[in-house]
Amino acid sequence: MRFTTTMIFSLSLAGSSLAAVVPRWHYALSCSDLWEAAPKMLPDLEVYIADDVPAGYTLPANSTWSTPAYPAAVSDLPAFCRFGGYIHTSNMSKVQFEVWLPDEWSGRFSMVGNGGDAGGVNFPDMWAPIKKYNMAVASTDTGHNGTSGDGTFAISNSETQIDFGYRAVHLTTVYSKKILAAYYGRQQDYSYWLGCSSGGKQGLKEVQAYPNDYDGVVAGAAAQYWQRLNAQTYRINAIVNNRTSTGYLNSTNYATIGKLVLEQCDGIDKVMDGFITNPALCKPDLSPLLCGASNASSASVNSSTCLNQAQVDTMYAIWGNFTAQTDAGLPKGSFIFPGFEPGAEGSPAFSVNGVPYGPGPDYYEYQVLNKTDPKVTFSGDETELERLLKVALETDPGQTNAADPEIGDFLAHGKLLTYVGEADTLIPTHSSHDYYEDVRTALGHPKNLSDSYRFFTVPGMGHCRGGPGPFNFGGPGQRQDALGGGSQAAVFDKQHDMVLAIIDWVEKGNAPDTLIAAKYKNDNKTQGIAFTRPLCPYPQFAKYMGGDSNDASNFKCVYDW
Ligand SMILES: *[C@@H]1O[C@H](CO)[C@@H](O)[C@H](O)[C@H]1NC(C)=O
Ligand SMILES: *[C@@H]1O[C@H](CO)[C@@H](O)[C@H](O)[C@H]1NC(C)=O
Ligand SMILES: *[C@@H]1O[C@H](CO)[C@@H](O)[C@H](O)[C@H]1NC(C)=O
Ligand SMILES: *[C@@H]1O[C@H](CO)[C@@H](O)[C@H](O)[C@H]1NC(C)=O
Ligand SMILES: *[C@@H]1O[C@H](CO)[C@@H](O)[C@H](O)[C@H]1NC(C)=O
Ligand SMILES: *[C@@H]1O[C@H](CO)[C@@H](O)[C@H](O)[C@H]1NC(C)=O
Ligand SMILES: *[C@@H]1O[C@H](CO)[C@@H](O)[C@H](O)[C@H]1NC(C)=O
Ligand SMILES: *[C@@H]1O[C@H](CO)[C@@H](O)[C@H](O)[C@H]1NC(C)=O
Ligand SMILES: *[C@@H]1O[C@H](CO)[C@@H](O)[C@H](O)[C@H]1NC(C)=O
Ligand SMILES: *[C@@H]1O[C@H](CO)[C@@H](O)[C@H](O)[C@H]1NC(C)=O
Ligand SMILES: *[C@@H]1O[C@H](CO)[C@@H](O)[C@H](O)[C@H]1NC(C)=O
Ligand SMILES: [Ca+2]
Repeated sequence: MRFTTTMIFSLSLAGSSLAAVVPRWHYALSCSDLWEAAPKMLPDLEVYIADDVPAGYTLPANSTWSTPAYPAAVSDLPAFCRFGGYIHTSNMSKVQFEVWLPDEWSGRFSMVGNGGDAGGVNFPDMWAPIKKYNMAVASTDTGHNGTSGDGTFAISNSETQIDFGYRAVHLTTVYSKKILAAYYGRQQDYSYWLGCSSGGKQGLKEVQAYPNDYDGVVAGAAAQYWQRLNAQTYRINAIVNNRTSTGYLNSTNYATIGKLVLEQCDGIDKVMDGFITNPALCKPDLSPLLCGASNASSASVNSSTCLNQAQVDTMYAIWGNFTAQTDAGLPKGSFIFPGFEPGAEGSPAFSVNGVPYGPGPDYYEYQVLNKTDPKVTFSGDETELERLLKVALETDPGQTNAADPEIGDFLAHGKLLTYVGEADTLIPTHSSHDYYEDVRTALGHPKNLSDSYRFFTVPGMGHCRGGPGPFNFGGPGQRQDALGGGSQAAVFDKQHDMVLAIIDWVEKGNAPDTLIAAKYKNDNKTQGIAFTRPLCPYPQFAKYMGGDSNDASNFKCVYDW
């Protein structure tokens, strides 16, 4: 297997060509050499695998080094050297990581992110970088083994908190690059970060704290304002999960509200397609839903679907900004965090589906209050929540917050591409807008910001993927066709594929003006395209110009909405 003949190839990608490929037998070390070589160069490293993997290999589900966070099988892999190990970050913490070094190497290094509180090497997300872009790719467990909704890793362990906050990602980056250089006999030409959600936060933390780790960073729906986001998650959960409250909304009620919102706002963008291009322009009026309202104008409202005033108020609270109601923490009236955008009520996610999402309460329980009982449920009232938010902002346990807008050091050499779904129901969409504005303000509104930072909005996309909008554009988290082809671009070129777009930006200086995203029939790539849409860099949005609204070419990115 070591001497396959198909290793020399070249691939040209719409204007950018991948670096020359060197056959495996020309590399400086063999994969198994890394068992001994790696710990000699890198401190506190314990290797658990350094083995050649043949082309076509399937990493089985629930395999030896996987975790409940990322149990899925990964099929259709190219030939690569699989390196895995632990970095002992203290006497009470360790970080698991892997770096996969492909035989057919483009000269690029990449790292993929995690989701929520997930502790686990993200094997499924390592597939696309190594298979589709011939990148070496790394991932870390962030310092613990646990699922995305489980914050108990932090109990009585300030070191695992630091690993999760930033250390696991940074050390994995540093270690992986050293291992890569020893194996190939040279350093990578370029380094890329690819992540969404917590993965977006991790990428932005690198930009802020270690601006030289990456040349290109793709960061989606970033969970970056960690303290504020977790306070908002907890607050919304408390509002929506009280089944005995007269304001409680069940899934049927959300669906009724969702229908009315679309009746009022779907057409603002001139296309009745089930989603709202720019939700900032949608100001829903729920009064027609009130039981007894004589003006009920919606076909979906009748005596069995109508709502009481408390239920209507609940929905407005979900949409509303979180502002301080007391002086217990930030001064009363201060802005704390945005609410959710209208247009996603029909498919409510974790924060509004009756089940509290763990990272919010667990963060306050185990990292701010230092509770040690893993079964205890956080139950602060408004005053206590606001008090704890202030403590959290002041102490930033684990330094998990990734909100620093002073990113000039990174932008001086690197490219930052952020994106968000305008119908995100897990992390309020507007927080991604807020970071863009925070950076603009902190850097003094530089005219050249778009030379190195662009923020794309994705209409009708939920959290990182899914929803009624066009959410397939080759971003982080792509999956195989066999799994429905989740997030894969319709065409493998820089106009449609976000990873190829940032490669072209970093390596050739061609900034992406627009990306063409697809919605597949039944969300299944093999069934073909339902429609395409341009994604526009904020503050532009895609305006319909007439013609076939399923074709992206009939839309234009414009400022004047
Ligand atoms: C992997 O293990 C989980 C339990 O941790 C189980 O639910 C799942 O079915 C397993 N997956 C496969 C493909 O065996
Ligand atoms: C993670 O924990 C699960 C038990 O919850 C265990 O089955 C699995 O082997 C662990 N994975 C690693 C890499 O330690
Ligand atoms: C870890 O080392 C610190 C000193 O650096 C010590 O105070 C602590 O007791 C040690 N913890 C364990 C679990 O060995
Ligand atoms: C739930 O709502 C009921 C009725 O409004 C109220 O009495 C109760 O305090 C609420 N429970 C919580 C945990 O907020
Ligand atoms: C939701 O509540 C409405 C009353 O507001 C009721 O008619 C409906 O059956 C409930 N649906 C579910 C799924 O519980
Ligand atoms: C519908 O009637 C309510 C009073 O029942 C009123 O407050 C509301 O403004 C009316 N809505 C519309 C859209 O006219
Ligand atoms: C009320 O509207 C819902 C949704 O359109 C419909 O399923 C239901 O049959 C209607 N009920 C009545 C009593 O008209
Ligand atoms: C909510 O906060 C955003 C900033 O994230 C601000 O632009 C907007 O005006 C606020 N909305 C309301 C209704 O106060
Ligand atoms: C929690 O522990 C940290 C140190 O790990 C300490 O700084 C902080 O004051 C503690 N918080 C509380 C509420 O005890
Ligand atoms: C943008 O302009 C500022 C001020 O002139 C400069 O310091 C910075 O390096 C420029 N950034 C880029 C990416 O060219
Ligand atoms: C996608 O569609 C193809 C063709 O209809 C089908 O064979 C496959 O099972 C579908 N995949 C999923 C994940 O539904
Ligand atoms: Ca629309």
